[in-house]
Amino acid sequence: MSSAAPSRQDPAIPSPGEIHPLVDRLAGLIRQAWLELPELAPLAVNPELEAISGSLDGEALFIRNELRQCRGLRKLHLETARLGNGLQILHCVLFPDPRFDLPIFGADIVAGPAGVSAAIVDLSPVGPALPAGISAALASRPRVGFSQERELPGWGSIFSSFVRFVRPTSPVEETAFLAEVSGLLEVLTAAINSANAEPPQHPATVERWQGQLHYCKQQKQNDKTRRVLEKAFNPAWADRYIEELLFDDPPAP
Ligand code: BLA
Repeated sequence: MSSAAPSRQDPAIPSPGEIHPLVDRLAGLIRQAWLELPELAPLAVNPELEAISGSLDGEALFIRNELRQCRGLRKLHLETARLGNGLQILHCVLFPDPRFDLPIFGADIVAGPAGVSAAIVDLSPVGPALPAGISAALASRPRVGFSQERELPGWGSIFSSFVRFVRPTSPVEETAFLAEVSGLLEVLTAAINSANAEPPQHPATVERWQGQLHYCKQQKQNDKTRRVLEKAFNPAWADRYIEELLFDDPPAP
């Protein structure tokens, strides 16, 4: 007897409890890249927010947060989550130590039962422009085409001109997106290895700190993130999670 319902054998449709292959592969790639970073060290995370599990309409919910720091970066954050309606999220932001002239790395994947709807990656400036060396390195990479490029929302003015915001439509495009992320992480890692700290009171340091404040303020305007967290948990919890963990204001240098 045949059935129209998806089966566990269909490789394109993850069954409940499984992680979408793109989310899984990207998380692995990011964790691997972290191991190459100088002076990688733990960063404390509120135990209440580190691993969260629950259920919504009988469906398993979970959030896993991994935090580190290293020379040049004050906060490395990787979140992997399943948040109801089969929604799977990978969220990663690498916030620089503002004493270093480095951009913010950000990546986000949103996958639902119908596939990945959003995949975004960028090295975002914390001042008027990206550091010249970063721009040159990014400009020298070939620009890969995706069949469905997405339009950025208004708050997305924080992203660089090199941002990729796409809906990958095939395993080939998913692999191409992973290659983009990998390329950006390589550019960032090289920049970290050659960067030197400026004094905390240096005007350039203060400007970069303000740039991070602005980045967080803009990201907090993404109502889609807030809505999903409010639905899975509740509005007060969502607010605290966003303000304390996802986009907490960077401490003054
Ligand atoms: C979009 N983010 C979304 C969407 C959802 C989330 C449900 C809508 C999906 C779609 O438009 O197809 C949800 N993202 C989350 C949740 C978390 C998350 C719940 O990270 C965390 C718990 N968002 C980021 C970062 C970037 C980002 C770091 O957190 C980029 C570096 C981008 N997400 C981003 C953008 C959109 C999005 C640009 C599209 C928003 C829009 O089209 O309005």
